[in-house]
Amino acid sequence: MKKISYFTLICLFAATVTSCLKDEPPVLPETGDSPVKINEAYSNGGRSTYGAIDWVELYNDSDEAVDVSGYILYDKVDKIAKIIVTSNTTIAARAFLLVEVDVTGGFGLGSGGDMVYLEDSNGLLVDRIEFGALTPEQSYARNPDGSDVFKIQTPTPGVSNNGAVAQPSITDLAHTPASPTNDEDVIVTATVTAGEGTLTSVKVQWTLNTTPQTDITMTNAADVYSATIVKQVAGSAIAYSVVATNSAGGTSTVSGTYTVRDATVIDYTGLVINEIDGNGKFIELYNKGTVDIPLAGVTLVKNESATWWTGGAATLAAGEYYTISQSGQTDPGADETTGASGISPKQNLKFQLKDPDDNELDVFFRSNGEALGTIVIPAYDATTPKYAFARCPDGIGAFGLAEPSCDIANPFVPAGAIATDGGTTVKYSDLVINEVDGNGKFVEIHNKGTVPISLENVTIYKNISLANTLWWTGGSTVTIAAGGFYTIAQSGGAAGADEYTGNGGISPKKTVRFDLIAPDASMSIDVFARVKADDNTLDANCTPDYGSAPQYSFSRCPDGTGTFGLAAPSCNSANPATSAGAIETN
Ligand SMILES: [Ca+2]
Ligand SMILES: [Ca+2]
Ligand SMILES: [Ca+2]
Repeated sequence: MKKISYFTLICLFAATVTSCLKDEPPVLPETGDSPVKINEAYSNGGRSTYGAIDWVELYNDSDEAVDVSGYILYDKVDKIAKIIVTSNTTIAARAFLLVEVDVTGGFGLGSGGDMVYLEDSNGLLVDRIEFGALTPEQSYARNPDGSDVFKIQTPTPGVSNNGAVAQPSITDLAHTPASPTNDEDVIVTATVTAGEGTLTSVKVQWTLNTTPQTDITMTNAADVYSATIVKQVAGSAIAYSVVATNSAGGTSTVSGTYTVRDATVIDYTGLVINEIDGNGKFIELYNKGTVDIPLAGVTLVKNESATWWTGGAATLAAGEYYTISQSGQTDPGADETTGASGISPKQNLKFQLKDPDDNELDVFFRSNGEALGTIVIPAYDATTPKYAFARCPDGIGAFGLAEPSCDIANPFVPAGAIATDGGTTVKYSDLVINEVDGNGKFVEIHNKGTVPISLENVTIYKNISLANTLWWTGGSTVTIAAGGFYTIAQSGGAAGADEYTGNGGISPKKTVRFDLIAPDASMSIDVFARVKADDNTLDANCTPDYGSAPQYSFSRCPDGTGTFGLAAPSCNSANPATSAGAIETN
């Protein structure tokens, strides 16, 4: 029988008092009594010679060997991502075990700070550490080994931490304004503490267009240090580092960059997110406008929190593409490789494109209504083809699925909808364009799902073009029943439609395209396109001309799931189960 020690009882009592005094604490496992401790953590795997992968060092703080088979390391209490120590693993007395954590099934440690938990093989928590931002030259370590004294120090993977000199801590690095113009001085700030001894020097080292400049000594108010880099001409590229040294001989460096933009007002309205590829790991910007756009200070913000990319000195010419690969990626043809990581083909994902004054220019939002970062079905890295999310056509279409096209034009027509729901829980992906009739002059929408869907602010565009030709907008009271139809005719169109407000021009003779788009242009729901092979010209005459007998509609056969074919018109009722023929294109 397991003995409950006096120490354990005190811990239980203390935990009870704490939970009475505070708000609901996170649910933690029960506490075990293994002598193994998390001795050191390194969160910048791949960014230095101290580790290609994030790691955690365990230390056996006892005089007996300990079998750690089945011990578990994780960084979130949900334990979805975890490392299980393999069987037959023992740590000798006062010895170390280095465990790489950012491997298959494991978890990464945040370079901006994170937590690590250690459980024994009985599921009892034996240690937990929390650390803040670390540079690639730093680890967070118990020093001396196994003690309760933590230092930020030079990493010592798999060997004793004793004797390593503590480095100064530099956090909250910022420069203000974030995207300076040629009229603005820039203030660099950081929170700096000695780590050990006292701070002997805190300065800014900086380069102007890679030419080293005179160091600037930082002044401080308590732990907050600041220095001013004077204004520079537009287009200047500034790289700066805060370098802090303590009396124990430890030094830390944290770096930032910015590009000076022109104070002249710039028209950013042509700039859009054009394509996001979670497999090729790139984001493509496009200038759909008619004037060139400097990218200095333009940002991409991922999942409403982290700045993923900040534009430098490049200018994006009208009608051109600019592609950013995430860091460490094999360049697929991108213009630069400086974006942060984490473009996912699987997860709820949001990217906002912002001008230097933080105004939103464009947004991509793949969401099933759950939290950002949760898995969305389908995941496009596990399927063939591995789709990108792309505006089809470039710049003006809503986002749909498309073959990746890094730094070149997107397909004219998407291969399918992004089968998610634009940040809402409404399943717009259950809607389809079901029938297009150039003679009866109507477009029929069908709900292939099992719940009614509001069509408020759902839109239909005809022959999508730079003019973004809006054909219809759903009214506030319009709902389509589960399994039902909703038909919009143009004035004078077929009897039996729900409304006669379509904007004209449905042709049985010409190439024609209709896009069904979710509110706020958040996703392309469906596209009907009668186009000529290898010719994306819309409004060109086609042969045959279905304005003469037989006067076919273009219908999905069967409803909702079939491909478009020729069919006898069926306004606001079920389409034939099979089509009368293919839609011929030239
Ligand atoms: Ca160590
Ligand atoms: Ca493209
Ligand atoms: Ca029909």
